[in-house]
Amino acid sequence: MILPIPYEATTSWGTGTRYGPAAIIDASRYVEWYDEELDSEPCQLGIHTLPEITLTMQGPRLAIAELRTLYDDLLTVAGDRFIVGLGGEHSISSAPALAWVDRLEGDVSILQFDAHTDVRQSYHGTEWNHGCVTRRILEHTTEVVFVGIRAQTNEERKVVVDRNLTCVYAHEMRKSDWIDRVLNALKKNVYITFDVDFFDPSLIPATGAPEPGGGDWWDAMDLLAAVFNECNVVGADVVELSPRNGEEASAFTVAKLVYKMIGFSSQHGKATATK
Ligand SMILES: [Mn+2]
Repeated sequence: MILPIPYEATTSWGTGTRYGPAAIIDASRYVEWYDEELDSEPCQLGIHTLPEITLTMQGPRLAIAELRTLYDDLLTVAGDRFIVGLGGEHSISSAPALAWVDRLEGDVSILQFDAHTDVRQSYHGTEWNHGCVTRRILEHTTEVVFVGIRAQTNEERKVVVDRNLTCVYAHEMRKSDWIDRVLNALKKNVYITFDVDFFDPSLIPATGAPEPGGGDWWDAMDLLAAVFNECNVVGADVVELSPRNGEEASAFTVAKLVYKMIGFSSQHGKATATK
């Protein structure tokens, strides 16, 4: 199931993530059905796209609370369907991630693909800024694993070290053991939050906070294949695409990324929530 969440209220530099879900869905029409790595057409299982969610603009705290209620309701009717949320800005991710933390009583890791750790206590006057999303998650669980990080503050680095979090920096992805480091840090159940600025801006320029030196397509595919193979991926979100007119490769790349996730999920079983 695809859950479009075109929420944008706190983006700091490049704006336009509110147009992300529509651009991804539009681009998805041009993704080939057949996946040569899986030797199947994952879409034959059926991919249901839900209507866009309109969250309140009366502040991000209320909006995220609203999304949490909605996501909890969705989980009660979704059964074992794999849900991919499409942002929108990254602040939306705490709602689904923490829904899974509560549902699985903490027995789930949050795997964050990102250039940034997003563990600021507060940013631009709110604790619900997209740059604080993972700090809000850390208030409820320490099972967070980062990959692709290459831009953080001293304060953020301290949070990572003090809480003993596994963080694979982008420069460390050039070493051979980086995928094993991620896998070793994950619990069996995994929720994936994928900020598209994980990728190098040469691959996806259309994002609000591009950082050089990011992961390439095959880095993401290799890690995703390994995680879906070894773990039980319960859900995912893909955020921070900020589409630009005339530059269609970014939206298409994200659409294909989502389709690959759906394909991996279809091959390796679905979420098995315990209650
Ligand atoms: Mn980011």
